[in-house]
Amino acid sequence: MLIHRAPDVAPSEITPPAVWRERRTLLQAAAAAGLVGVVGTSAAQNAAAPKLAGRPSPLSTVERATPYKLVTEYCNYFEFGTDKEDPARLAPKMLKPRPWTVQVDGEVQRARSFGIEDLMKLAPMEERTYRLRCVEAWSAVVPWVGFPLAELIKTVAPTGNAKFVEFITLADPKQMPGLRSDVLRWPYTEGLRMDEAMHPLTLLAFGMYGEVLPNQNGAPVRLVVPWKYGFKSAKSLVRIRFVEKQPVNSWKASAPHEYGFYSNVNPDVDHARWSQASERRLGEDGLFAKRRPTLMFNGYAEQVASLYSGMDLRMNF
Ligand SMILES: Nc1nc2c(c(=O)[nH]1)N[C@H]1C(S)=C(S)[C@@H](COP(=O)(O)O)O[C@H]1N2
Ligand SMILES: [Mo]
Repeated sequence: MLIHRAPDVAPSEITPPAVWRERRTLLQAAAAAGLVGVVGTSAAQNAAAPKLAGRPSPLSTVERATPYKLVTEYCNYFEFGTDKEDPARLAPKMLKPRPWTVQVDGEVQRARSFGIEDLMKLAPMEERTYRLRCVEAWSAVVPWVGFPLAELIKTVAPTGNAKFVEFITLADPKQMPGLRSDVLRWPYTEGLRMDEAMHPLTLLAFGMYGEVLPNQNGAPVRLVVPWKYGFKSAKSLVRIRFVEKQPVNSWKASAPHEYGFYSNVNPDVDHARWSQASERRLGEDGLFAKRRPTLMFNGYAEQVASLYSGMDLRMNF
C-alpha cells in the first residue's frame, strides 16, 4: 500500500524531507549557538540519553510536538504505578533495558530471538511524528524513532495460520513495583489483527525526540499504533507471538464492558464512563485552553478506514 501523507493535513502543509532536514539543521545550529530553545523540535532533550536518529518520514504529522518534558513526565505505565508521575519517578532507576531480547514465535516459519541491538539493525530508522490519543481523553504529538513492524513480520515469515499478533511485555516484579497491584492482568498484553500489524503506520519504536526511549516511555522497544487508543501501544516488548485466535488484551481482560479488542479512536463511541468526542492536548491545559475535537481513527481515517469496511465499529469497539 502506498501512502503519501498524513490525513487531515493539507498537502501544502507537508514539509518535504529536504526542507525538513535543512530546517532541522538550522534549528540544531541555532540551538547549539544558544539562540533558540529546542522545545517542539526533534533536537536532543536529555543530554545524558544516547542519540537515535531516523530519516524524516512523509507519514509524520506537521503538528507541533508536545514538549518532551510533558511526554516523559506524564505517562501511563501501570507496571510502575497508576499515577501519571509514577513511571517517570521509578522507571529510570528500576527498569534495566539492556541486555534485552525479544522472542518472535508462534505461527511463523522462522521463529527466533532478537538481541535488542540486532533488532534495531533490521531496517532503517525513521522519525515518525504521530498523534497519540489516550483512552482517558488526553492526547500528545510525539516524534517517534523506529521502523514499521511489517519489516520484522516479513523477516519471520508468518504461516497461513497467523491471523493475529500478540504483544507481550516485561513483567518482572524485581523491576516493576506496580505488578503488586491487580489493576491489570500481567504481563501487559496487547493484540492486533494481522492486517493491522502489517499496516505501514504501525511502528516498532526504539526512540523519541532523537534519543533512545526513556524507560518510562517503554524502553528499549515498544509498539506505536497511532489510530488506536494509546493502550494498544504496548511498552517494553519481550515477546511477539503470531496466533490463530484473537488474543485477550490486558485491558479487555480487566474490564470487558469498557475496553474492546479493536480500540480504534472513535469520537462517536463513548467510553462506558465518559465521552470520547473531544480531548485535552498535553501542554494546552491553561484555564482558557480549548479542548480539541477527537478525530475518527485519530485523524488517520484516510489510511486505515478500509481495514474496517463492513464492520460495526460500535460492536467492535
Ligand atoms: N507495558 C505497558 N504499556 C503501556 C501501558 C502500560 O501501562 N504498560 N500504558 C498504555 C497507555 S494507557 C498509554 S496512553 C500509552 C502511553 O504512552 P506514553 O506514556 O509513552 O505517552 O502507553 C501504553 N502502553
Ligand atoms: Mo492510555
